[in-house]
Amino acid sequence: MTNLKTYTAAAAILAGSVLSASACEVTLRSSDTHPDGYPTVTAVQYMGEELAKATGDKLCIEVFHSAQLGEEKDTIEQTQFGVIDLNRVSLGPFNNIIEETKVPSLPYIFRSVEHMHTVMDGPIGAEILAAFEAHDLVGLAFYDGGSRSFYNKEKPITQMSDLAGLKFRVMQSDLFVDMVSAVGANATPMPYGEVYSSIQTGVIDGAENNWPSFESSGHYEVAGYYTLDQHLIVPEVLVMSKASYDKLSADEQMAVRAAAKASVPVMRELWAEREKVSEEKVRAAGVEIITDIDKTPFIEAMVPVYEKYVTTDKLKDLVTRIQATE
Ligand code: GTR
Repeated sequence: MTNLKTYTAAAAILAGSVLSASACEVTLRSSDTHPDGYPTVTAVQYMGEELAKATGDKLCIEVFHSAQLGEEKDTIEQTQFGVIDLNRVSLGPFNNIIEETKVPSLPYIFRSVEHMHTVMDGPIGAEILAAFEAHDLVGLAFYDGGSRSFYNKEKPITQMSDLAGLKFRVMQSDLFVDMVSAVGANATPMPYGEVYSSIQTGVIDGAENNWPSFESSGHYEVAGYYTLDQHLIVPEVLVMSKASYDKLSADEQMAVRAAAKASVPVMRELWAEREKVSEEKVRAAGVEIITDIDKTPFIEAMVPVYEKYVTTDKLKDLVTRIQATE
């Protein structure tokens, strides 16, 4: 059952937004966990401008940033129900719902961000986006999420064995729980918004994320060691509620898809800039950054994770094709 409290909070905020709606006939409500100014938020706002232009101000987008509508797992359910129209989320929270999303969420599946772009911009990415339809969602576009690495408050991690016994928060995905166990640490799945205080109070020792999230969430203030093992290059995704999408005319649906697509290069540019700015800020704050780490044991440790999650012919085929993509 959907968390009733979150559902009601979202509904109340959304009702308020309808009263203050702009001149647009339809204002699509979009959710994002990140603060205003974060690349994903700005990219969806840009998409909204493009959409308004293309539809003569008939369709607009309002981005509810900073998790105003709730944490990702809950907002995904609300998007499936049509309470929220658009949602920008990581692929991680979809892993337990849409099996195809597990493949680009596998640790070390992509050799680089460029490799991830080539795969997700091509037929494999299109196939994964299409998989959302069976779950009351329309997959519109993939965004960048850089690479995710471990940070903690206890000690510098210079080799995989240093992770033993530490407790890390992961996104709410079984795959990530097993990923953390595979490197010898303990995983606690929890919503993003609870991580800061959980590190502060010692419920967990750390978490894992990319530069911009590590910085914008303030986690670097409570976790002073960041080890660039880069275990995940997991893309982010922009989805639309199928219920909201089906209310639009064919032309409007095309305009939504085109505007989402147009926001991708904008997002990538903003992302590249933000990665640098966030890294500088974190370094300036005195966080110890460990860059010299041998990734081989990490990659080898993931073999059982692949065995556990890549079980069907469809998923095996996707993995093989991704690995074969130059
Ligand atoms: C961020 C991502 C968010 C959210 C968050 C998390 O990098 O952009 O969508 O998934 O990580 O760890 O929960």
